[in-house]
Amino acid sequence: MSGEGDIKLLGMVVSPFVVRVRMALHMKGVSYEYIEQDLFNKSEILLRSNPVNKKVPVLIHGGKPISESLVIVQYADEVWSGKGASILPADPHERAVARFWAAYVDDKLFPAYIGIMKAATEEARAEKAKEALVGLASLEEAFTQSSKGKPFFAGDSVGYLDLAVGCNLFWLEAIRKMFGVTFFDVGKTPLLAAWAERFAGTEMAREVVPDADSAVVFAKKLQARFGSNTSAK
Ligand SMILES: N[C@@H](CCC(=O)N[C@@H](CS)C(=O)NCC(=O)O)C(=O)O
Repeated sequence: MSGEGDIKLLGMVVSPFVVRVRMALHMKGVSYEYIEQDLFNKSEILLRSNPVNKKVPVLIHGGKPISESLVIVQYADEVWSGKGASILPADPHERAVARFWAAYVDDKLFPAYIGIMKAATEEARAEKAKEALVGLASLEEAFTQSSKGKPFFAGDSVGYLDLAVGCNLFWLEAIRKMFGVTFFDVGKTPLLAAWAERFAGTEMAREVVPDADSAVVFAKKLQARFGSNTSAK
C-alpha cells in the first residue's frame, strides 16, 4: 500500500461499519493509521471529529474528518479514483441502485439482526429474526438484478454494494452461533448463500474481516454490561 498523506481511521474492531471502510481502503491500496476507540469511554479525538453522532468510523484525511461509513467509502472512491479498483458503478443509474440497496441494508437489515441480539424475550427475538430474513429475501432479488448473472453484486468483482452487505457477514455468523438463526438458506436465498461464500473467500475479506468469534465475544460483553438493552453497537 502506498502513503497518501496523513490518513487516520478511528474505528472499533468488530464494527461492521468500520470493516466496510477498511475494505474500501484496502481496495484502493491506501495506507492509514488505525486508531481503535473505546466506545464506552469516548476519546477527545472521536468527540471532536464526529461531534454530531459520536460514532465510528471516522476517516481523518489531512486533518479533515469524514463520518458515516457509506459517505467515507464514496469519498475514498472519489479521492483515490486513480488508485486500486473502482468501488461505485460508473453508470449513474447503477450507482443510484447500489446506493439505494446500501441504505436499505443499514436501515432494515442491520437493525433487524442486531435486534436479535438485543431482544429481551424469545418472542421479540423471533420477530427480529423474521424481519432479517425478509430483508435478505429482498436482497436476493437485488442480487439478481445487480449482478446480471455474474459472481458479485457489482458484476465480475467486488463493488460498493458487496462491501455494504459483506461487512455484516461476520456478525450474521456470530448471531447464528449464538442464537441458531440461519440467515443464508440455500433453499430460500441460493444466490446470496453462494455470494456470501464467494465474498468471504476474497483476498480482501480474508485480510480485513474479523472472525465471527470476536463478534461473539463482544456481544457477550455487551450483554453482560447492559443485559438485553445494549446501547453501544
Ligand atoms: N451509520 C453509521 C453507523 C455507525 C455506528 O453505528 N457505529 C457504532 C459502532 S458499530 C458506534 O460508534 N456506536 C457508538 C454509539 O452508539 O455511541 C455509519 O454507517 O458509519
